[in-house]
Amino acid sequence: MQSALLRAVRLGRFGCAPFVVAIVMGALAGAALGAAPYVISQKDREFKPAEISIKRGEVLRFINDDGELLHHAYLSSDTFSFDSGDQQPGSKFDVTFSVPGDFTVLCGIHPKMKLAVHVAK
Ligand SMILES: [Cu+2]
Repeated sequence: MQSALLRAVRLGRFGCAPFVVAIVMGALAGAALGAAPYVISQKDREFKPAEISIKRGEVLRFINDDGELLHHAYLSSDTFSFDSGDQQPGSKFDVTFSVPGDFTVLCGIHPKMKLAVHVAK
């Protein structure tokens, strides 16, 4: 009886624990995926990628990975605007695009830098 009970407990543990772990890991992965921003590089004075399609509520993360250069991402439109301010080398700036539409992000320091952002509903 005891060994049968022990076996049942063991089976229960071995059968159950990975299942619980899988649920927890799945929840964590889901949360991480939902919050994961799209990374925009500014290396060599270019937004990379130069064009991106996202959904409303998703986040772009602007990283200044361009050596010693300053950047200054901004967007000014009738429906949606943001301004990162001067972005120090190595810094990042997150923007949640809460409004659908087609937008152009510019750099206040490098006029040739352009990023087209398409935000679906
Ligand atoms: Cu710039």
